Parts: sequence; structure tokens; C-alpha cells
Amino acid sequence: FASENPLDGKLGLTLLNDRPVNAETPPEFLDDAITPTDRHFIRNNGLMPDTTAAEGWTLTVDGFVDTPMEYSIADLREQFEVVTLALTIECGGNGRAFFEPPASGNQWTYGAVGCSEWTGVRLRDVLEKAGVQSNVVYTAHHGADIHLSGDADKAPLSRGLPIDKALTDNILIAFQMNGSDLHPMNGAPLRLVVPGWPGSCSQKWLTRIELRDQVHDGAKMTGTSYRVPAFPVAPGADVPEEDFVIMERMPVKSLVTFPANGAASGLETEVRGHAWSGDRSVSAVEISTDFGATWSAADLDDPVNDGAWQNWRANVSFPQAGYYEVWARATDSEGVMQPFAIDWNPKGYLNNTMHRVGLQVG
Ligand SMILES: Nc1nc2c(c(=O)[nH]1)N[C@H]1C(S)=C(S)[C@@H](COP(=O)(O)O)O[C@H]1N2
Ligand SMILES: [Mo]
Repeated sequence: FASENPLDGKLGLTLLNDRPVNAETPPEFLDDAITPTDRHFIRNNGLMPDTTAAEGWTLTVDGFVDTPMEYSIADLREQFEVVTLALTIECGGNGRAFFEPPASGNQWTYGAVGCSEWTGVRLRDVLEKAGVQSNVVYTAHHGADIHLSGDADKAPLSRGLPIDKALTDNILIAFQMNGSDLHPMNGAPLRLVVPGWPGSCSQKWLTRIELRDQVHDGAKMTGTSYRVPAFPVAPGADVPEEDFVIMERMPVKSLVTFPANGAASGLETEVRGHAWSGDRSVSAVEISTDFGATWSAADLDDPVNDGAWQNWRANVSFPQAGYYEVWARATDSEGVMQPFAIDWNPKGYLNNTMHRVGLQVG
């Protein structure tokens, strides 16, 4: 794969890094209710596996289970209920580009998020069939991708979930995306999809799920990876590693997908986008066209299923020609609203500040 275009089969993505491949989707290309495969972002921590062929691929389920199991993809299809769900994956570092002082890592702006339709079997069903032993506290996910160093003993990423989360019913071991094979960069032929939690939980090129009697300590589970300070810290603070905790659900957030930032607009236009809040639903989306001075409610759809983002739209009119910004803010089912400003953390995770789109009207 190294010599091929990393964005083959993708359309309009912005490449942030080519080794490992990281590419985000400009918000105006996320306008569809269901994100087409060619618009789904890519976040790799290592290099593509040697093969992404379904033939011969196996998934091992072991660790503290009654019966360790090994499945081909055909076995999974035959032995478990196959379900299709629209599920939102957002990278924990989406919005990192806006931290001040800056945080190192991929400078994601808005587009490390997508909501495709995933087909697979429930993680819960697969774990229950193996028999989850009473001492299990955490899962460990293993993939076939290759560490940047080329060292076969190192994994680029191996993360896990608290067992209670792993046993919820909308986490999929997926072998299809939008009705076709997974895109190689999105984890073909088999991946986890854990909606609403940091994208890193959704192991791609999945080969093994191990049940552990302690919190997983695989690659990027420890240190400052996908972890944030346990308490609010001042911008630029030097936080000792022992004060970091593992990120869990992603916060309430929304995106304006039409019009595009910088677009020309008439005095009246529809504004639309999506909103989501990990493990929760969104109860309201509001729009401001006067820099937050006044707000009005957008029309908000229910999610098509638990774990999918919600679509919203509003008709806005501007009093006269000129430059405006459209701001969107979502409020979730627990009454938590998107903030105006970033609660800074050293690695630039969980930025859910309001999306602002500039418009030239008239
Ligand atoms: N095996 C493996 N799985 C992985 C990763 C990885 O580097 N290797 N990256 C994770 C991260 S950090 C994110 S945000 C999601 C992104 O999924 P996508 O590339 O399909 O958009 O995949 C996750 N799964
Ligand atoms: Mo991520």
C-alpha cells in the first residue's frame, strides 16, 4: 500500500499526515444524513496490515472467558444475528487544531467524525457466547496493523472498554460499511464500531478481543494518550501523568454542514447539520446569526437508532447584506450544552466548542 495514493476511494478529504495516514472531511462534505464511505475520515496510528482480505481472516475471543473462540467472518455471519446500525465515530482529538497553547498531534479541525451505516454482529452477543467470567473488568482489542517502526512485537494501538460498556447493545463487530465491504483504510475486513466513545475504541483490522481482570494497558491506553487530566487545568499547565484519566464518552457537539464556511448566501437560507452526544441523545439545537446575542431553535430529528447522530435544519434570514456567522449549539438529554470556549487539556482532546460558519450575504 505504501506506494499507492492513501486517499484512493476517498473524495475531498484533507490529508493531515501520510505516515501514518490521517485525513479529515471538510464539514460541507459531511452534509449527508449517512456518511458515504468516500467521505468517512481516516485516522491511523500505524501502517496498514499486510492484507485486508476477508479470506482467512480470523477473530479470536480469549482471556477470562469460559470458552476461547476463533471465528472466520463467515462464522460470525452464521452464528450471530447480523444487524445494521448508523453509528457515529468521532476521533477524541477532533478539534485539536483550536487549542491555545497548541497541542501536538494531528491538527484535526472539524472533520474527524462520521456516521456511516455499519453491518456486523453485536460485540455483546460474541462476548456472551464465549462466557464472560465474573472477574472481567475490561476488554482489550487487537488489530493487524503495523507499528511505524516496523517492529512486529509492537502494536500501533490496542485499546479496550470497561466490560459494562462492552456489553451494551449498539457496539458492532462490523464487516460492512454502507452496504459494501469496509474501505481498507477504515479497517477492512473487520473492525469494532463503538459509537459515542473516542474513535480509538473502535479497533480496525480486528483480530482479537481479550477479556481482562484489570484495565487494559495496551498501546495508547496509558500515559497521555486518549487521556485527560482528572480535574480542570490552566491552559499550558504541565500535568503529571498520574493525574490523567482514560477518556470515556464523547461530549455533546454539533456541526454545520450547509452552507460551507465562506459561502455566498442570499438574504434567506436553510442551515443544516448534525448533532450528537456520546451515550446520550441531543434534545435541542439552536442557531445564532448575530455572534451569539440571540438564538432560535432548529428543527431536530430523532436519531435513526441509538448511537447515530441527529440531523437538524433551520431557515434563517438576514436583515441586510453583509458578513455574518452562523453558530450552532446543541444541548443533550442531560441538559449539557456545547461551550463557547475550550476547556484546555495537554493533548487537545474533547474539543466540543460551537461550530461557526462565516457567510457573505447579498
Ligand atoms: N487497529 C487500529 N484501529 C484503530 C486505529 C488504529 O490506528 N489502528 N485508530 C483509531 C482511532 S484513533 C480512530 S479515531 C478510529 C478512526 O476510524 P476511521 O479511520 O475508520 O475513521 O479508528 C481507531 N481504530
Ligand atoms: Mo482517534
